[in-house]
Formats: sequence, structure tokens, C-alpha cells
Amino acid sequence: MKLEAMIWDVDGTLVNSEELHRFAFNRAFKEFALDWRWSRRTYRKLLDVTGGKERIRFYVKLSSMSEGCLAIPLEELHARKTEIFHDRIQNGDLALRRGVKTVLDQALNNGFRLAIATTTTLSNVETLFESGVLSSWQWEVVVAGDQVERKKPAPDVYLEALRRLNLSPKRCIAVEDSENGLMSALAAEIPTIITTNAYTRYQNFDGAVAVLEDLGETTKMLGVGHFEAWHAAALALVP
Ligand code: XBP
Ligand code: MG
Repeated sequence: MKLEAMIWDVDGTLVNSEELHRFAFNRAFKEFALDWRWSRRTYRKLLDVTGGKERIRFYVKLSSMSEGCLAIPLEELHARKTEIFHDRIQNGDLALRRGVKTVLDQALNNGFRLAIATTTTLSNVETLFESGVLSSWQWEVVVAGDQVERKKPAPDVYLEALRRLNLSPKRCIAVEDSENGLMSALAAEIPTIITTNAYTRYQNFDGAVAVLEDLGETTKMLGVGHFEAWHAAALALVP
């Protein structure tokens, strides 16, 4: 079955954005006089909880507080975090990860359809488009975490992307960075490539077609043809 579409995760995959998310969370906490500061070490653990609002809610419970003790509604705190994140993207603080541009260019030259399936908010993805980071390519489908009922590791964003693409999972390949993302894509039966980062390097990627530091090596050595080889290998593995 021919590879027809690539479905990309955003945070940690297209862009190394989690440090900027962590900065935005900490800046919002400071603005609301909360004496919270998420270190890299804490954030690595909190990233097991997908979704910024869910992550804050989990942290409140972890600190054995009740959401009621927050001086401001959690939604307002997360909304301010998102505004800070947007400002930094518009300042040009985010760029594509190594090798991503080359793979996207080659994907388009090979007629692959492009889609996004992310846990972050649609407004964050739109800001990435407005900043120019993603706008050099035709993205046919964008599914964000606030458009589906359940966030990753549930398959909802990938199932919705397949529905909008009107493609079977076996005609696609997903690109992810985290165990939650891999579980989500595999639950939708999509062959998945992992590119790790500092936050996800030691997670469990059983079931991935390939696990890479980043796409730089691929494009240098083999280009997008490698994706088709991985895709064929993955199809050979699934019943
Ligand atoms: C990563 C996430 C998001 C971001 C924070 O999404 O889990 O929650 O960490 O963004 P993905 P929000 O890797 O699926 O792109 O605060 O907007 O949730
Ligand atoms: Mg990710």
C-alpha cells in the first residue's frame, strides 16, 4: 500500500517548543503571584500529563491543594500562559527542528499530503503559521487537542486527522516525539517514526518504526525515500 500522507505532531517534533511552554507556564505563575516554578526536572515528569490545563490541574492536586484555592480560575491562568507563548513565537523564538524543512520539502515534491495532529491548542498552531514557521507548506488537515474529546495517548486527534484526510491509517505515517504521542498514533494503527528530544529521550518507544535523535541524519543520508522504506517495513509487520 503506497504512502500517501504524513501526519506530524507539533510540540517536540516539528518544533522544540517545550522549553518555551515551560517558560510561559512559569511567567504566568509569577504574574499571578503563585510561588510555583517548574524546573526542567519537574516539567519532564509533568509532561506525562498531556494538555496544559490538565498539567496545571495535576500539579495542583500533587501539591495537595484544591483548585478552589487558586486566586484565579485555572482556565484564566492557562489562557495567560498561552498569550505569553504566542508573544514569544511572534518574537521568532521558535524554529523547525533539524531536518524537518528538508523532509517537508521532499514530502511535497513526492506529492505526500501533510497533516498535523497535536495536543496543544489550535491557537498555538495558528500562531506558528502566522509566525511563518509552518507556512511554507500546504497543510491539508490540522487537528488540535482542544478540538477532540480525549487528548493523547488517546487516538482521537489521529482518528480525526484520518477522517478528514479520508485515508486508511496504512496509507499514512506519523512523526512523533513522545511515548504518549506514539501510543496515540499506534492506537489509530498508524506506522510511527519517533524523533526524540531532551524531555523524551528515555521514554518507551516500543512499536515505533524507527527512533531517531532527529531528522537531520535521515535527510543527509537517505531523504524522504527512507520514510517510504520505513512505511513498507511497518506494513509488513502489521496484520
Ligand atoms: C504537547 C502537549 C501540550 C504542550 C502544552 O503537545 O502535551 O500540552 O505541552 O501546550 P504535542 P498547551 O506534543 O501533542 O504537540 O498548554 O497548549 O496544552
Ligand atoms: Mg509532542
